[in-house]
Amino acid sequence: MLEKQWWHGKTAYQIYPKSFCDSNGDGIGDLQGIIRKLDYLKGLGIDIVWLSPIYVSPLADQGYDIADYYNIDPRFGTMDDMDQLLAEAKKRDMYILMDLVVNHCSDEHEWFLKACEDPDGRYGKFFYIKTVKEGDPLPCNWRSYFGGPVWEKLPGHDDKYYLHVFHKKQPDLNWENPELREEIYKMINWWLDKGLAGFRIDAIINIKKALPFKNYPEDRDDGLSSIHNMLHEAQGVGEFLGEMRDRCFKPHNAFTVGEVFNEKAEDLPDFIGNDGYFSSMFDFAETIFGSNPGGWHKNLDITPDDYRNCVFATQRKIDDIGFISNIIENHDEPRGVSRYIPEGEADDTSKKLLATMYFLVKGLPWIYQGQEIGMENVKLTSIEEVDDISSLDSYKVALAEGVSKEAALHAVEKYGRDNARTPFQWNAGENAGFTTGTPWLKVNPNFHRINLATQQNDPGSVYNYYRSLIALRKNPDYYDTLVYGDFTPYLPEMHNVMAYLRTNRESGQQILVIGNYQKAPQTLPLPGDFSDVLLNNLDGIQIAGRQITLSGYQAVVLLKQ
Ligand code: TEU
Ligand code: CA
Repeated sequence: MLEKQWWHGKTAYQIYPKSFCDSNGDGIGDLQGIIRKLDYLKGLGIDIVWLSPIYVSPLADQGYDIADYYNIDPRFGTMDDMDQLLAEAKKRDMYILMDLVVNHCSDEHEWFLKACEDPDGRYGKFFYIKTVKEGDPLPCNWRSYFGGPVWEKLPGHDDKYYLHVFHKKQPDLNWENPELREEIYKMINWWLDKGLAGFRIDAIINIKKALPFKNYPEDRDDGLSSIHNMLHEAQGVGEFLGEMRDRCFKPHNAFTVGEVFNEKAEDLPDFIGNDGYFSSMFDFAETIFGSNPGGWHKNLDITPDDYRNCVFATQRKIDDIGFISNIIENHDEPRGVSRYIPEGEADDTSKKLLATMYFLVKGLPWIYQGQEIGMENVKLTSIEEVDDISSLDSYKVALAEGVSKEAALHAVEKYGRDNARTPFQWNAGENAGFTTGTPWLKVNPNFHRINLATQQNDPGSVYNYYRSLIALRKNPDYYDTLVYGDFTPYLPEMHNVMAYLRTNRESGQQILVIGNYQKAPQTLPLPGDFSDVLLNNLDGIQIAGRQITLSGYQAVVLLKQ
């Protein structure tokens, strides 16, 4: 039985600091910019805030390559700014999470620099460093998430290579080494002692490799094999995760949310159960749907029925094991309204339908910066406009397969990470109010149409609809049903319908969330007398007895009498 936690009824928000708000005109978002916007977030109804990395970094992977875990990168501000943010958040009953990136560090971290000086010394053992004689094959044929082999020559050594499952500037930390783990736990505890509420935990399933290193079947003609083939065989990550929980998270009662791909279903109770390694983990079922190991250009589109089936499958899989974290987007993904609404049909109504559908299922709802105003993917005219290393690799892979430049660029438009990293669109002024300088990444030209200022005082805006959704889920009259109620799919086979019931077993209260996930209206049967409308993304509703007629992309939340 799921034990109730303080955070279950909260709403969480992800900030990508570099693109959120620039306070000093250098074109880069920063901590003082975030502090300025805390009241905005509080007004939206946000309680928990995850900051993507702001530690010292060369930004080879936009901060997910950390060169000093104990200091803030000057581009984002100072440790005083961080302390001020923690204090200001506390005043507002808000909780700050940082990003814990410990599968790897930066090749500019002092540990790695010392490893290069002495590969066989203490710090050499913090990494996976192998001697490879001239002409011998690399220790394994795994492909990096960002393309190419996972082995790179150790700087200064012709016969030594180091492992990096991500970018070559992100050397993997060797979690098999207890001395390394001790350094990580010390750092985590240092941050938790400072008053952090917890962490989002980056790419954490990668810390346990299937060893000894071996090749897996080649799945592209580059002679390499997807890293997922190795992860599928890796055993025992729980040993490290349990140790980290017991040494760090549990003693601080920290809130933690794992970025876990490739988890095994039987491990879910260990991951997010009452005494799990993490408080929660993200649902990525919708995110990975249709993805093809051959590259983005081969990905399958996700239809409304596919989306519904993914959400429902996760609800069924998680059931009462733990509290899943629900998203429609993040800093690694395209904008949800551009992905989960059929091409050309994303408008305020359909954006609100999508918001309703993901927000009221069981679990912790997360909003990614800009999602609350309906920010969309950005159109590209050339690959030169793209910053994201994952996109640049995908483009290269597509071209190498003979895909046209247009088609390769279109795949980057659809799946590229820059879609979520263009500056927050605060208003229709210069640079959408993000900066008085030159933004580090181009503002989406649609900011004249989509920006907070035009929505804040419009009761019919996407922004105010999100405020209503958040308020509904926190409403004491419905809290127990929407936060803890049973989840039951409704009309799960009906084309372009997404509907489910939330039932409070104790009180018997029942809430129906039902959406017509297409342009054409649909008349649907109701599972009882649901005539009390708690939320409606359109004006007006047509209920006749046990029948409801929903207009195009209409979503309603109904209370059973
Ligand atoms: O992402 C982990 C991860 O699984 C990535 O491979 C993700 O699927 C990919 O970026 C999608 O193109 C985390 C962070 O969220 C991501 O921003 C970092 O690039 C990555 O780890 C390395 O730290
Ligand atoms: Ca700045």
